Amino acid sequence: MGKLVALTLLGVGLALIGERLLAFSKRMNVSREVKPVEPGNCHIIEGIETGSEDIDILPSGLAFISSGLKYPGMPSFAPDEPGKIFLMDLKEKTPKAQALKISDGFDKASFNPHGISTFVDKDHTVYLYVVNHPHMKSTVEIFKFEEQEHSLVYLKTIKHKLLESVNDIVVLGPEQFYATRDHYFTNFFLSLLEMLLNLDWTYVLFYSPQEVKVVAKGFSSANGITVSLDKKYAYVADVTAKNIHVMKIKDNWDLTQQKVIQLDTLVDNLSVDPATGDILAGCHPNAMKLLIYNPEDPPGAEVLRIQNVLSKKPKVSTVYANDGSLLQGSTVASIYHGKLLIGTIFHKILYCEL
Ligand SMILES: [Ca+2]
Ligand SMILES: [Ca+2]
Repeated sequence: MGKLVALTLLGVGLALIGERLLAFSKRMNVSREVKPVEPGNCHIIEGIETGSEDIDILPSGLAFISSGLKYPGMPSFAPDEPGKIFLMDLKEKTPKAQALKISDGFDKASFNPHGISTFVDKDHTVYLYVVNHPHMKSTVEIFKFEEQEHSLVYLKTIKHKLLESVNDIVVLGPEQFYATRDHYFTNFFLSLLEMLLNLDWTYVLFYSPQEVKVVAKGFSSANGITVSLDKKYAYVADVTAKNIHVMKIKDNWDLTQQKVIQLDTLVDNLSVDPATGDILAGCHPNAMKLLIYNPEDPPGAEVLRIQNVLSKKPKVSTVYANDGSLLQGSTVASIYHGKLLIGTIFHKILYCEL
């Protein structure tokens, strides 16, 4: 009898694991392939080979690019090289990427930049906020940008017990930002289990020197975050739920959900087209190919544009798609006057003139 019970329990256990694995591979879009879409003139920008995870473009056309992310469970083409921030001037006829110098007083050897966000103060000073994972921890670094010196002056590191597994940030004011947490567990194996069980335990955090609080929760894996042009709404990508949450920003910075835009692709970082207010989303059409990286069958790239975000039926269209032969693992797309930059998690960066 004891054996029968043990066997039954084992069978039920295996069936449950099998069901979870099947559900997980469906969420990762295991069998999805993309048809190529190319808008106008596109070419790879030289000098960035090991990632361009996030891109933020100033109104002046200067684009900041975070490069060299090492993320648990993802491949890295330069595991021993510190990350960098690159700059491109999109006003130039043929823009080039150049790494920015970083001032002393900052541990450059362990720099592992992830999501970024720029902030222009009333006196026109430009600040760059960077999610950093030194030794796989999470911090937010604040730099002052010196255009003449082509450098970032290190100002401050922000740490907080709620700032764990941070993916992206969007700056709202001096030392004020929203940050997304992409995993509840910081332990790698527990975070895998979290993905497998699809626990909706991740959140968006509001940070200011006076107050730090969770402002929205219940995400499977909160990833990219940005705000609308009028700063009344926050857009949050839930990567493993394959959707974008449109949330109203309340006076106390809490977020209330307005709608969820469901997609069939794993949504990473978001940006807003300054000319139209549309959302541009860097997406992973088949995330299983990202997790099990095979250069013979690489992960593809996909960029979506969401128009009329606040209307009843936002329009979703494909701006760019590639099967991985040119671009792999697109995490972000940012636009400036018809010039589009598409960044990737561990790969190159693509420049297109629309
Ligand atoms: Ca960002
Ligand atoms: Ca991201």
